[in-house]
Amino acid sequence: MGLTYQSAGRSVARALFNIKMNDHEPVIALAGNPNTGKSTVFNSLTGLRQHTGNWPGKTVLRAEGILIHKGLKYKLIDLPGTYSLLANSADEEVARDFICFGKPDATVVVVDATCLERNLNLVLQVMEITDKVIVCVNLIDEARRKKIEIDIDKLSEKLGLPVIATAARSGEGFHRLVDTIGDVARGRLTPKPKPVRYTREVEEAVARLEPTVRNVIGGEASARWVALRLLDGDTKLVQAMEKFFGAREMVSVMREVLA
Ligand SMILES: Nc1nc2c(ncn2[C@@H]2O[C@H](COP(=O)(O)OP(=O)(O)OP(=O)(O)O)[C@@H](O)[C@H]2O)c(=O)[nH]1
Ligand SMILES: [Mg+2]
Repeated sequence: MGLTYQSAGRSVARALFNIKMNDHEPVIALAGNPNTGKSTVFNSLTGLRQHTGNWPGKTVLRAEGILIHKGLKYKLIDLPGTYSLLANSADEEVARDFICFGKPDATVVVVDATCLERNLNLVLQVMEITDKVIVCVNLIDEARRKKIEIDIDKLSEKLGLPVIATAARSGEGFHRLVDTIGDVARGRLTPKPKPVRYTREVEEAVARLEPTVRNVIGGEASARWVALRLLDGDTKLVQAMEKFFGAREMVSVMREVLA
């Protein structure tokens, strides 16, 4: 075949995840903790234009559908609900692999407004992998009922990301959400996530490792995130990189790190 992931980029990435592209519409991933209303958001955005199947090689259910906004189409992928992207389960692995290797044009992280703190953990992980993140603070009606106030502008400023409050059951906030999805996916709005900073020792180790990682993976994934995962001894990520990038050199980088 001779085609590598790096040479063919997005279309190969999508083929690996079995995503059929009709009009090369932008791909939008929906991520979030379990029970935050992802599927309700997904159903409202795609209506009847959806179908389900399994993720390639996995018994994890996948729903995908089409959002039409201002006459343009977007392919939405409802990822399994996960608390983290550390690939500790098949669900986490699917979500992590798709966000990292599937190259979505935007990733919407649906969070529960009534327990924001716990949910933000996933947002911080997603924004280490990709810049193109939109935070959807869902269940805002429930939060209001519980007298929880959320300063959406402050949250947006702190994260460096667009943040939209929604109530998926009633459709509140959906106009802004779809406008923002369109703007990010089509490059009219560029989120600038504020990176999470770790202790001095970790930051120094990342700074040493990052250039080597960048040499191996090029611009295919965030070198900082991969370096952090390697420092954490994440062998599953190395396997995934071999699968998706054919990056055999990654194994030797990994050995050096673990030595
Ligand atoms: N009040 C209120 N209920 C909501 C809202 N969004 C979703 N729900 C309800 O919350 C429950 C869970 O919603 P789902 O859409 O299934 O959540 P999910 O994130 O897809 O859940 P998993 O796929 O199981 O992780 C359902 O009963 C929804 O009707 C909202 O904004 N407000
Ligand atoms: Mg769901």
